[in-house]
Amino acid sequence: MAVTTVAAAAFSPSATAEPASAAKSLTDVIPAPASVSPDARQAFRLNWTTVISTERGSAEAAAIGRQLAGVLRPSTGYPLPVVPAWYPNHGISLLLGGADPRVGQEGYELRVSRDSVVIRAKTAAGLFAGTQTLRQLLPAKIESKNRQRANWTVPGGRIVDFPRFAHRGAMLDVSRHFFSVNEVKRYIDDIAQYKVNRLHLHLADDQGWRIEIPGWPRLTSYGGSTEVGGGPGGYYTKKQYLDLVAYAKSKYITVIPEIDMPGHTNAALASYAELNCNGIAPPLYTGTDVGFSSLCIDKEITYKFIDDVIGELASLTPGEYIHIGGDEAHATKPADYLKFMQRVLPIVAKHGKKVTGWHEFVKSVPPASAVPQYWGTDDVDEDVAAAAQRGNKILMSPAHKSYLDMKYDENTPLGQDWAGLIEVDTAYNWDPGSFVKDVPEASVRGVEAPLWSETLEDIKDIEFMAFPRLPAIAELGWSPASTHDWESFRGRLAGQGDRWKVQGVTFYPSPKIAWHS
Ligand code: TNX
Repeated sequence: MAVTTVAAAAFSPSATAEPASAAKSLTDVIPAPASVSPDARQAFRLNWTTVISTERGSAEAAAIGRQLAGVLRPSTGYPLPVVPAWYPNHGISLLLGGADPRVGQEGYELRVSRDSVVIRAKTAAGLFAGTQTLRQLLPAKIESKNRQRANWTVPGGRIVDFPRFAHRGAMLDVSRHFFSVNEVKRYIDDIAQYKVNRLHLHLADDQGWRIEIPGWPRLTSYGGSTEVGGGPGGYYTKKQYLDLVAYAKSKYITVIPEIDMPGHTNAALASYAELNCNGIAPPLYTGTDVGFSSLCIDKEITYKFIDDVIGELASLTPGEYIHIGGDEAHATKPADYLKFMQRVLPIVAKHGKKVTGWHEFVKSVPPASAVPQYWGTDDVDEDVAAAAQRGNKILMSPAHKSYLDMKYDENTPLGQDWAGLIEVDTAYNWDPGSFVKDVPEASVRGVEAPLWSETLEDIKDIEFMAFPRLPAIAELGWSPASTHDWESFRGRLAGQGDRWKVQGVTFYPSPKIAWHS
């Protein structure tokens, strides 16, 4: 069943403020669940005696239970002990197995009745997704870090939910401006609520190299020492990076590291003279131009360098994919670009990983396991369509729809506008499954919302550009096409605004949305 009602409209027909403690509707969730069957006769109320029971013998289910308790305890003040599930019919239960088979590998089933909330899934990832839905079904105040008075009621009924696409991503550019480990963790918290399961980190560009690579210390000590505008930059040590990967994993998000090449490499070229064809290191770069740098295609040291970099990234990455960039290589001759990719693709394979990259690299005819990320602003791309024809699955990030660094309107203080202005309805109103000619739904791996950081300096800037558009892209990635409905989405989005206020998430108060005051 498709989502049909809009909770905000149901509870505040005059568009006056909905009290943050008002009862919610089972449909008031982003991304829209695949199937929702409300039962108005049932509702569950959290109280002093509520217990969170988790699948016996599963450390992962217990950890998800503790994360859920971590959200629910501060605002309710209830003890909410997390215990092994002996009595699955009382309180909140997080169980592995027994779910509706439609939930697949990442979905969940949630049943709410008078005396219990039961989330069942096949996998821990599915259970985690179910707990994110449960959060949204409680009043916005549940997100408070301080004790609140409210009716902690979960609306009754049943949800069966599962993702449309395997890859629901967000990309963060930590090169143009560097963001601290805590800022990236905060963004992970933000996006995990919307069932995003990939965080693509753009770890190197002309302006900065942000990840330690053994044997190449100047990449970080020098190449990481600045950023756009000339600030101090920074980089992640191996330990910090592994901490980020583990933190993301605890929220069922896989980190995909990107080192962009052969262009977008000034920080590396500045750090090591021998990587330049003329043997002379250029100065560090703190501007915002693109397309002026290239690794030296004909020098063997280039491939030794890439082998070391990819080898290190592979060892830091539990996921299957390494992103090799490949975009805007305007300073590399087309023939050299192909020669370069022919050398690099086997290096990634040698280190046991599959390759993903900006869609330009499909010109090199990578293996069918490679994932081209389409960032064009057109609905026709013959090279990408040909790759889909050959069996490659395409990741959709059309710049004029999904780029979170584009301004919302002419007055947006941050961001760029080369791909157009992107209001939240523009970000929402497109179909990844039929967007590019001759790239059918079956050839689409998923959707990703890139956030380039030329104009962004801190987490507040990140959040202002990501919210409310990131949830729009997340819904396109998760929810079945049959639920796609702007009026429904904008009503549900208003409810999310209440949560961001409580969480302290900065967001753009788009005039397209009737935010609750
Ligand atoms: C294009 S999108 C780029 C980036 C810029 C971005 C700014 C892509 C693959 N390359 O280098 O940061 O525009 O919007």
